[in-house]
Amino acid sequence: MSKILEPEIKCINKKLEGNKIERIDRRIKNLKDIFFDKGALEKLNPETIVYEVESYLPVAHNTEGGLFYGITYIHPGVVGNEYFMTKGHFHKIRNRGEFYCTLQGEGMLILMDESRNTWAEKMYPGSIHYIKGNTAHRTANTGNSILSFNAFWPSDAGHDYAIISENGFSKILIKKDGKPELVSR
Ligand code: PAN
Ligand code: ZN
Repeated sequence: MSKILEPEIKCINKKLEGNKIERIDRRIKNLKDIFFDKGALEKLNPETIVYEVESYLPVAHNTEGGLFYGITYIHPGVVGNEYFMTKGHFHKIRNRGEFYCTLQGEGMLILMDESRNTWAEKMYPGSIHYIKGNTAHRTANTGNSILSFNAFWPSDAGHDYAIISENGFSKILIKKDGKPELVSR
């Protein structure tokens, strides 16, 4: 007899539900290397949540051929004139790509190749972004409400945060006259 199963997770009202979801948050105190204006950073409550990630990892890390899924929620805010954003990373296996699909809010996907050329794509509900392999990626919330997006990436991709935490991206996204601008550091 064939079985009909319930899915292990569901996305209800743009939030993940299910037993196998991993949840992490990243607070100001976890992001000291990331933001440019260290003076402004010191003035913020270190416990302020900048972003949260809910992930569904149906196979073990580093499994070749599997897929991972997650939703990232970036809160609105700035550190000095830099928008709240994710740490950003290259994939450990450099040639692994990823899809991002925006659910709500507005923001920017900041991309940098291995020669440190940096560019950005606008994110808004319904926008779909293919992140090629060998490309560092970071997202910033440029609006006044939560920015959230779906992400789908290979389970063997891994995350390499070290290069970004040491050298950053070659450009930063700042709020200038109320609008986002990508500027050289
Ligand atoms: C995303 C990111 C997520 C958080 O799921 O991991 O947006 O950003 P950081 O990992 O840079 O803190 C993804 O790109 N996975 O590969
Ligand atoms: Zn990634």
